[in-house]
Amino acid sequence: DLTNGHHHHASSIKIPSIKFTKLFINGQFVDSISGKEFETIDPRTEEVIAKISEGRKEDIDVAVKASRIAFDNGPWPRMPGSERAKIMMKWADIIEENIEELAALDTIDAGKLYNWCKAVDIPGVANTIRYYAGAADKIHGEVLKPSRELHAYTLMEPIGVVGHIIPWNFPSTMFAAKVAPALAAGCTMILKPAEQTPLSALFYAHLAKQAGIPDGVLNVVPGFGHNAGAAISSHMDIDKVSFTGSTDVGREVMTAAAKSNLKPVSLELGGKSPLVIFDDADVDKAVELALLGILFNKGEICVASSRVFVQEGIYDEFEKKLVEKAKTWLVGDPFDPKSQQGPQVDKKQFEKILSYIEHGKREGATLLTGGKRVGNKGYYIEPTIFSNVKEDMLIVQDEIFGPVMSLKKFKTIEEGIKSANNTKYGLAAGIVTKNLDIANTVSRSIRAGIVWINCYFAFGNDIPYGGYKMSGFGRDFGLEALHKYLQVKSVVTPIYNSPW
Ligand code: TXE
Repeated sequence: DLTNGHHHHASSIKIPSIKFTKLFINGQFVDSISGKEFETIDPRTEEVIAKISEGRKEDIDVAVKASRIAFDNGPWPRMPGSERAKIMMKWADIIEENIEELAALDTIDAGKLYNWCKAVDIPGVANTIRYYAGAADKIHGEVLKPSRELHAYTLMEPIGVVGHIIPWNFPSTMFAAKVAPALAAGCTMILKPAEQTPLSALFYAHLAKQAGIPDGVLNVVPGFGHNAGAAISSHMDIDKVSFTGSTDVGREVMTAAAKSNLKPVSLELGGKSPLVIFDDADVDKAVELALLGILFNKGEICVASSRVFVQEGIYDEFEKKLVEKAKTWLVGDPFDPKSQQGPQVDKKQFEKILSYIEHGKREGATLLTGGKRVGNKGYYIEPTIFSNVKEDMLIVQDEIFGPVMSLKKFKTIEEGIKSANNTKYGLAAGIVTKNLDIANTVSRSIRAGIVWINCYFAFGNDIPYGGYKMSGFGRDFGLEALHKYLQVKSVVTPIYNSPW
C-alpha cells in the first residue's frame, strides 16, 4: 500500500529491482573486506530497500591504491583531453538511455519526486558530464615572458587522486557536479555517496565502465561518514577532498585534511538563505517563488529560502495568499505525478525537523500553517510557516533542512539588507523587485555566493555555485569547478642571446 498524505497513489511506475549493492573498486563490484552491510531505507514506507556493502577504512585504502595506480601509470591523465571527452560523452549518452531507472532509484532512496528526477536531475547529470567533457580539451596554461633573459610558461596539471564526499539530498546532481569536472581535469577518484542514498551512484559507476572509463579511475565506496568518510579526509595518499554536507562535518573534514597531508579541501555546506520581497513586487509571483523556495525537494536543499522578508506595504496581502497556497500543496507519494512534496529522506531528518517546529512554537513564533506529520507511515511533513519571528530565534538561525519557513516584515531597504545578512551562512539569496536600483544595490550588499533576482533556484552547468561565510568555500559547476581539480606548475628557462 503506497497511499500516503493528502491523496492517493495513482501511478503505474515500476520500481526497479536493485542491481548494484557492492563497492565499485578498480572496475569491479566487490564485497567489503569486513563483509559488513548496511540497510538503505525507503522513506515512503520506512522499509528496507536493499542491503549495501559497507565500505570502511580498509576498503578506502584499496580504492585509493587503485586510484593511485590509475593516476600515476594509467592512461586517463595521459590521454588527450579530446579522448577523455569522447568517453565522457558516451557515458552521458548511456546515462540518458537509463533515465527512468535512475530516476526511480533516487525516488525510492531519497523520497524525491519521480517526475522531477526524470525531467531534471538525471538528464542534468548527462548534461553536466557533457559540459565538462567539452572543457577537457581546452585546458591549458599561459606563456609568460617576464624578461629578455627568461622564458616561462604554466602547465595546468590534474591535482591527482580526489576524494568526493557527497550528501543525500541530490544524489545524482551532486555525483555529477563532483565527478564530471574531476574526470575532465584528468584526475582519478573515490566517491563516497551518503549512507542514505547509495543506489544511483553505484549505477552510474556501472555505466561508466560500459562507456570505457578505465578501471581505477572512478571508484564508488558507500559507507558511513565517521568511518569511510573520515578515512577519505584523513588519507595520506588522497590529493584533494571535495565535500558537500553539514557545516559541522565540513569543519571535521578540513581538520582531518590539515592533520594528515594538508590536502586542499573545498566545502559546500549549510545555508539559511534569505528571500527579500519589496513593496513593488507582483504579490502572486512572489508567493510562488517563496513557496517553491522552501518546499522544493521538501526543503532539503542547501539554498532553500528559509527566511522570507517582506516589505510592510504588501506584507498582509502576501501572508494571506501564502498561507492559502501552502494549504493546497500536495504532500504524498513521490511517484504520484500530482504530488508536489515527498517524504523527508530519513527518520533522523524527519525528527530533527519536527523538533525544530516544536522549538519554534515554544520560542513564541506564530504557526500560520502546517507543523505536523502527514499520515502515519513514511517521513512526510506538512508545509510549515512561522510568522512573528525574532531574528535570534533558533528556527531563524539554524538550518532546519525541511519544509519550514520563517516570515518577517521589514520597513526600509537598509533593514531588508541587514536582516538578509543576519546569519552565519552565505550560500544564496533571492530578491523580488522591479526596481533596478533596489535590485542592483541589494544584490551587491548581500554576502552570498549566488543572488537570484525575480527567480529562485535558477541553476546552470556554467553558473558557479558555492558559499560565503560558514557556507564553505570553493565552487561547484562552471569552469570554477574544473579549476578545483587542476594545479598550476610554472616552468622557467633562461634565454640566451634573445634578439628582442
Ligand atoms: O549531514 P552530514 P547529515 C545539513 C542539513 C542536515 C544536516 C545533517 O542541515 O539536516 O546537514 O545531515 C559524510 N568525515 N546538510 O547528518 O553528516 C556523510 O556520510 C567525513 C546540508 O546527513 O554532513 C555524508 O556522505 N565524512 C547539505 C556527508 O558527509 C563524513 C546536505 C554529508 O553528511 C563525516 C546534507 C566525517 N566525520 C546535509 N561524517 C548541503 N550542503 O546541501 C559524515 N560524513
